[in-house]
Amino acid sequence: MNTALKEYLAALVPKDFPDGRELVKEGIEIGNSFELGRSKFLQTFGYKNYFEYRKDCCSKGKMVWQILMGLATLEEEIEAIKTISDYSDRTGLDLRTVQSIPSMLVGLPYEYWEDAPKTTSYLMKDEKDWLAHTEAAPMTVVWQDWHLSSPNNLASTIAALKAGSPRIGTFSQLIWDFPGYRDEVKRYSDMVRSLGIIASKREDYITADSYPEDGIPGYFLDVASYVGYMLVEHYIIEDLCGAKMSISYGGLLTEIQPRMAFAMAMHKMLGKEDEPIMSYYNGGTVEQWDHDINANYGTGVQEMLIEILVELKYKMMTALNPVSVTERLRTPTLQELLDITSAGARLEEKAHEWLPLMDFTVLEDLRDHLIEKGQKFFRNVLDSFKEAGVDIEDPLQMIVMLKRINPCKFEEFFHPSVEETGSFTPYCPSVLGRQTMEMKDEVVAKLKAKGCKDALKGQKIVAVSADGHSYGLMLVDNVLTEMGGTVINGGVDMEPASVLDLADEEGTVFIAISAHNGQGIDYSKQIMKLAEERSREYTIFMGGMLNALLPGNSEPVDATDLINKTGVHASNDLEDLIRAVQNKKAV
Ligand code: B12
Repeated sequence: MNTALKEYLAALVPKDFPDGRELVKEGIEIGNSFELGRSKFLQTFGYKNYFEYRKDCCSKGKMVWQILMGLATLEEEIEAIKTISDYSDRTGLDLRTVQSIPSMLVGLPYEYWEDAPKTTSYLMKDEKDWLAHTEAAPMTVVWQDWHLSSPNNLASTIAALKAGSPRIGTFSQLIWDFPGYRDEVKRYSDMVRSLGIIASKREDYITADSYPEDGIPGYFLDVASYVGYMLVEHYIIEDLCGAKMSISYGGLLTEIQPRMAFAMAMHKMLGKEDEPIMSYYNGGTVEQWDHDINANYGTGVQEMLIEILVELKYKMMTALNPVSVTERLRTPTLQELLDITSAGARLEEKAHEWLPLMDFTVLEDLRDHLIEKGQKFFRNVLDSFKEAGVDIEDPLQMIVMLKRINPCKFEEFFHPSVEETGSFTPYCPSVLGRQTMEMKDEVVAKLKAKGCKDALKGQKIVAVSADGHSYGLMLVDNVLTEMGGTVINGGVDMEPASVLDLADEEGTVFIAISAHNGQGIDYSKQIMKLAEERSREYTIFMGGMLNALLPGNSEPVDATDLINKTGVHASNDLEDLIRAVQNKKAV
């Protein structure tokens, strides 16, 4: 490990935190003090636990289907659970699992709700709200989002288990901040206690679930790094906390070979016959059209076919969770979810006819390649942490380290190619990583053709992302660097004041902001106001998804003109940015 990395990591090591090993013990005690809920599903169908149901489906060559749903109110969510159950009874399709996604506010202690921004899905406060789901109909209900790693994780983990959730997630979401909440010690100490609770329910097959794309691996360019990172989480959950882990994924890893090889790698390394590691595949969200949406049945169904075939072959007990064809447009309706899921369940009836035609050698080779490189990545992380002074046997220290490392840099720090070749080279590029690099090559070629090569020589530009989306920022950083600029990449989730601080520290007035969450107008107003207070003439650019939910509209609309009115230059065209910097320079 080089000295700079060692110093960087050493500076992140948590001080004055409780001993994580003791917290696990506390969690186990809490877990032993209450019983798991027995859902109406288990009572009606007579299974001992949800794992028995999965095992039963697997032995019959049947898929487990899951519907992911977060409607506007608790009442609507409960009604929808009943409707899915009735639909299953009527059609004979076995759609018996729902993953409910409440509002992000459920992840915050109640006293923080008032000041936090409102979101589109429903709220839950008391344990009876969780119970209402699993008592509504003979359906299994699972909670992942905003539970295990949120500030409110202890209360929500207990409530979900008492209601009968067979797994609790989402471990990887530990990197997201929650509005207004700053108590790192309490949040992550409770997270370790919650893992202790889950460990106490090991015999009942309760798992701590992680969804890599919703966390640090969402910033990776290489699927091998996904594998390595998941080994780190597995080490924390299983080896340090004694809890069972499960893995779900699929929104971003949409290219079929790496998509399937990733699950197969996890299964081969971490799965056992009676302890499957995989929980579900989420449908891909990257390649869907936002126009002529019914064409998306094509991409959705081919994904489900290979998932079913791989399942029939390797028996990993991975559920299928398709996404609606309207995913790129808005939150789906219940009918849209039923449409795509029943398309998949009908496809299942024909899949066994395809199985004899399949040769899985290509997938198995890729799986083994990912395992080899992923294991090196994992060892690099542990060795480097240890060398930097982290107590790698303390789960709390490990979790806080993951939270504190810059997610945009994580991959390059530990990727085996760096020691093999001296520079970072992905072995199996992730879809978004590859698409972003291809996009970058295209933009660079166009700009060079227009005479922009070296146009930014001698110029320093601060580039940041206003939210958690990082690929737009990566593209901007790479393009401006290739045009001769010195880019200071401030990373993701940067608040306006911190962006200006960084520009001041770096002695530049040029700032490029990538924004995707529809917050462009408010963000621009805030940064311009702060800039005025500092009496400096910054030149600020913004690109990304420049829309906003404006009064009188039920969907976000283009906000480019309104952002421009604040004084921020809103455009996705990097040539505009380069020309504007050149013109400023000339003034
Ligand atoms: C990948 C992704 C994620 C990943 C992000 C991983 C990561 N490390 O970035 C994950 C899964 C974590 C994620 C989470 C969320 N996401 Co998201 N995500 C996407 C997705 C699929 C791709 C975005 C992307 O990276 N594209 C690749 C890059 C290279 O292209 P680009 O960003 O369009 O950039 C181009 C231009 O815009 C320009 N550009 C970009 N920045 C800048 C800056 C300047 C100065 C300039 C000049 C140009 C420029 O350069 C590029 C080339 O032209 C989009 C949907 C889509 N297909 O676009 C949704 C999307 C952006 N996400 C969305 C949402 C709502 C979210 C969440 C709030 C969802 C949730 N409920 O959890 C969270 C928020 C997370 C957070 N903390 O901010 C919405 C935004 C809705 C809107 N504004 O109307 C989208 C559009 C999906 C949708 N249809 O609903 N997401």
